[in-house]
Amino acid sequence: MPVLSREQIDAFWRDGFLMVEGAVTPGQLTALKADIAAWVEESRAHKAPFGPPTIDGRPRFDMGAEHSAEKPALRRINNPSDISAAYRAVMLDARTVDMVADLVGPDVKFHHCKINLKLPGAKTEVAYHQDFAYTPHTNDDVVTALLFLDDIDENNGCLTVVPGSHKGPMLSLFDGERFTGAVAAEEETRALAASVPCVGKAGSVCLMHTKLLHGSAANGADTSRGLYICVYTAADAVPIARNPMPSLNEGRIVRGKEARFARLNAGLVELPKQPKSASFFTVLGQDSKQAAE
Ligand SMILES: O=C(O)CCC(=O)C(=O)O
Repeated sequence: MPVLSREQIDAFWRDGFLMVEGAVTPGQLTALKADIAAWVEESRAHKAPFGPPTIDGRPRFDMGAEHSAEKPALRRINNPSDISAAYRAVMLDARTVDMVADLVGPDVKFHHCKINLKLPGAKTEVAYHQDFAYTPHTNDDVVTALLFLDDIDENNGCLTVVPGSHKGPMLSLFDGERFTGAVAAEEETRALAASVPCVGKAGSVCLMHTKLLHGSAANGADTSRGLYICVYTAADAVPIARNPMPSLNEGRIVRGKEARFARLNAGLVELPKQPKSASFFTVLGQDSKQAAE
């Protein structure tokens, strides 16, 4: 039984994104938020990115340079589904997964997940980019599901997207030979002028096409802005670059069955550079909190 209506599916393919309210149950949302609260508390005792490490040996938790015990700035949790039953349950089997199956299914595969957190006053910004440039696949039936963990409005660092930009072109995230993780300044200016905000209540989801141009500003409000971001693909979309955030569950079929064939789109794909630090925010020039500071 489809979860999304024909109109919603058409809107996703026309605009490159779709907002849906009530994408998880109240119980699921409460469990997700309880883990966040515990992790924020834990972060107070740390002065640098900390573990338990991800499967490629990087710290799981990352804080912005402004972090302190009194005012935590925990900004990233890598693959929370590897360490939390609540996050694993939602990644594997929430309504969001059915929605993704309506868009690129019936056979759907998990790629990776993360939490991007902007606590009140956090300086974290996300420069404009298209996810496909970080996680290219043999085809672009790839959906990023951004679940709102808080009520999000235009003041607390909401996601902003450029409707229709998934239809192309792919914009480079390189400046010469250097992988910046962000589009060029003039592209960002154009994107900002054409952007719309994605706002809504906690428990809403923004389903985003992997080629949609998007970014987000710092949180200037006194409310938290958390996103649980899960990336899913059609089962026959096969990664053509190493996963920037490898997970125990990478490649797991969450709906339908495994693919026998990889489906290929024609064309050239610029390959990303792999991050070495705890989060891509450092690639964007936003240093992590470091013990020596
Ligand atoms: O956290 C955000 O505002 C955006 C997240 C994002 O762009 C990404 O993870 O690709």
